[in-house]
Amino acid sequence: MTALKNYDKDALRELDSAHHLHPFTDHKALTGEGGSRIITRADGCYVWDADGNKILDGMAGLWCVNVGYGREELAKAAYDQMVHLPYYNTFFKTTTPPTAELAGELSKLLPDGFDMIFFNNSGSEANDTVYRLVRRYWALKGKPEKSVFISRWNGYHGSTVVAASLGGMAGMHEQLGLPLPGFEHIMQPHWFSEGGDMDREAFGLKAAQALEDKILELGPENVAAFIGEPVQGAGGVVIPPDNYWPEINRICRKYDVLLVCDEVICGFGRTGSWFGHETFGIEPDLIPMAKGLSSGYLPISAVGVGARVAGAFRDEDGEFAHGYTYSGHPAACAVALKNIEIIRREGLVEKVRDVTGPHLAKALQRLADHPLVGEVRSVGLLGAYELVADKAARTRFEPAGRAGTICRDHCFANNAVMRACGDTMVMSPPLTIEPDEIDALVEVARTALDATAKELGAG
Ligand code: PXG
Repeated sequence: MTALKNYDKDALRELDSAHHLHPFTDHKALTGEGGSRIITRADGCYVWDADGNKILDGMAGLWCVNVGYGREELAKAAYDQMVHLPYYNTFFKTTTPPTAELAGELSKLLPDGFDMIFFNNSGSEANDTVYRLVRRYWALKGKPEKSVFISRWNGYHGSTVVAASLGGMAGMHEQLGLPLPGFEHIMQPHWFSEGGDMDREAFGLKAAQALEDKILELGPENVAAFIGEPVQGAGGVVIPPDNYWPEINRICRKYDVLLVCDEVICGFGRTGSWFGHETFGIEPDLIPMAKGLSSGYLPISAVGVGARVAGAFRDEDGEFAHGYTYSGHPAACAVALKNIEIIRREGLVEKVRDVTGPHLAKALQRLADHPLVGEVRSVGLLGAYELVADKAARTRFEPAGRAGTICRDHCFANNAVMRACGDTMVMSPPLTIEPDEIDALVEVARTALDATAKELGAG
């Protein structure tokens, strides 16, 4: 219980530097900067660090603490479940009460036909499960050659080897010799970066057409599935033109390609609907979800399996050779159930749709005239602004990513967490954030933009 007692922050920093290999971290730089920032407690939309700073968390942790911090109800749900039944597995025809209840609850939240749920522990694992479900589905249908997955450059689907292959993050691919064979990538629907002189709708059609072109290049008989996030999160809150997803639906149906909607970030209210597929009119066959499912209080993820795929598994003789020790973990399921109850009871989805989402959109507009800002965009409580050297020409600063890092650090220095995805600044606060806290977040964004302009000698 180190975090709850008096501790020596310098000693902790030394321990961390010496023994903790961090995810996605440049360790040489970290050591040079004197070690990690230690977060010790949190409440509502704020976290506190070991130096006593109170920081507005504009990222809800890592896009996940949808109901905000400090929810005793969630702690109690975990405690009660752990005292009663801390663990039992869900292999070999067994289940636990919260596991069965959560499966039922999720199938009620998902579109008609999504009657089956597979549980995992992270978004990456959920997408590994998606891969196995899809491959098995086509094998059961007698079409095992339908095996290739198509996804987008700059999409993010996790960090296991399969999930990173599905993702389109060049840096991850380079380090690992990925993607594995059988993973193909197409352009992303990112108008600001790739739209050139086209209007948004024409660009939306072009980006969707890339899927049809790729399917025809590979041969529809070889293509198993297309996977995409409704809004690319880690890629920089890329909000596609309105006509993009309906066109993707059409193309997937035309060529009998399964459509996987990665709701790991967009699920559980983030875009102002329970799920991103509702906001964007996506008609998926499979729905991986994680993060907001438990608001990050315990690790859990799920894959919603639509009627078409579920039917094949229900009719199968023999078993689906896949599962994790902690699939359907009772404590994680109990927390997820309580989390869904809170989202519903407090009307958080409606709050994002009607109040805070529109408020964020308006507040971000106040940044649009800043000389460093090329575009602002948002949907629900996902917001972004692009850092540019030249607004009209939409040109970036060199080297790529430096302006973003500088701006992100200035946000931190002003006690707000925002994330830099390259030179795109993004925010994804808890769904409990109030309008005045959104204003405070955007005010820090402006202060940080001014400081960044000064540091870059720009604007
Ligand atoms: N799909 C999507 C859409 C995600 O955003 C995953 C899958 C993988 O989830 P797990 O639980 O395995 O991490 C994610 C995760 C970032 C950042 O810095 C984003 C994620 C994870 C870590 C960092 O933006 N997204």
